Amino acid sequence: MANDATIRDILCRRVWDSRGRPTVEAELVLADGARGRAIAPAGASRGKREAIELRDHDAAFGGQGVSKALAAIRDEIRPALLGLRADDQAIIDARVIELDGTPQKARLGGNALIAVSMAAAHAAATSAGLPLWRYLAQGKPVQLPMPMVQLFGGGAHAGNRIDLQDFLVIPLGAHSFDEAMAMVAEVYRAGGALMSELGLLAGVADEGGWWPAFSSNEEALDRAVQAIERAKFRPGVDVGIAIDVAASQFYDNGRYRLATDREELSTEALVDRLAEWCGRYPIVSIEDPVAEDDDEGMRLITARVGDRVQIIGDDYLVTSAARVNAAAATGACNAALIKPNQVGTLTETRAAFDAARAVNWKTVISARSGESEDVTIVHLAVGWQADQLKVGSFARSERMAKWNEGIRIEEALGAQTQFAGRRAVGGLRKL
Ligand code: 2PG
Ligand code: MG
Repeated sequence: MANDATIRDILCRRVWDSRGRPTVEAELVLADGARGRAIAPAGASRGKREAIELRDHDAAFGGQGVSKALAAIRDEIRPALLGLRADDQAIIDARVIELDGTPQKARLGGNALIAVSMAAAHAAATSAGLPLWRYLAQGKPVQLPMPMVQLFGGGAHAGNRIDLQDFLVIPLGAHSFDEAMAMVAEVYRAGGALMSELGLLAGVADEGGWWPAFSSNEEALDRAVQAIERAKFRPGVDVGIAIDVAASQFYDNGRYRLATDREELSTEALVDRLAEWCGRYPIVSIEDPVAEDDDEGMRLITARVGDRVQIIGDDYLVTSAARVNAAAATGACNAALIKPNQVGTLTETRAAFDAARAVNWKTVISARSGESEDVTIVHLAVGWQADQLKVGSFARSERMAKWNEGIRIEEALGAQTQFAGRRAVGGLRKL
């Protein structure tokens, strides 16, 4: 039967993520034979308000097993969704949210939910005979996002070798996604060469960024500038620096403990430090500058540098439309990180994305530190016309699979291609 998107079966299986941990893959089979599958990613530095992953917490795999999450799909989600249409994403997602019945998807698991939700979109697109990005666009224009790419890993992704979690680059001068990738490749290579010459290279971190043996957090900024220059780009003009401070990770009892720098800072002192760095380095974007509960700190930094620097909420917003609206009302950020598994369904992901758009914030679709070959987020970024895409570094195939998917989509669009370009980065004064 042609084009019958009725869900006939839902399969699921244990697969393995980029850290070698178990994760959930879901696969939908439709009446017309179309199939769609998706794999749940997993974070390491998670927000406390995120959708909760259902893990086995037994002796196997350090407690990370997913047999309970798979059982939730087989025994509860599958029977509840059979007979629905895969292209009724809102109905599918509402049904599983209701079935779960907890505020953070703890009963059925955010990992089970997001795998099924994304698999439904893939199956519906296949049934419609469209690539997922085009299916998601629903006839509206699409856009290739500006990439934000990790150069050095830190924090929870690099054994806390330095405190800040991500030092990233944004190829501001690129005119296409393909050119953006080529620029990033040069900077990534230059960064690695520089570090190995200096004896500062200790491998690669969880997301493929160089694992730095730096003596301070600030050294990472110096080395990033040097890497950009070595690649023959102008820092801040051709290539900007972004940081994900992931500050909740080193926040304790009202103080920020920068272990690498042997310093302990108050909110005000951390905001001063970040603002000072913004003056001295070509920083164009800061994510989670303070801890997830430090509302005052978020407002302070946004008021201080938000006119020229993009301030992104990640753990602070947890891809929640309600939190985006609350943060917009108080001026706590000017951009939203959007991670589907942080909230658990595509419908809620879209709601958070739309909320950010509605208040004129920039949107950054993001992967997790635990990833797979799944490229769904690239399609979301293109189909929803996101401003930026963050999938980790420029090494390891769970990262490259996503960048390479962007290249294919850009090619498929041909003459109609729109690339987000430097205007897609928030807070930038006209350069
Ligand atoms: C982040 C993400 C991805 P994790 O903080 O932005 O880099 O990390 O997936 O570990 O939460
Ligand atoms: Mg983050």
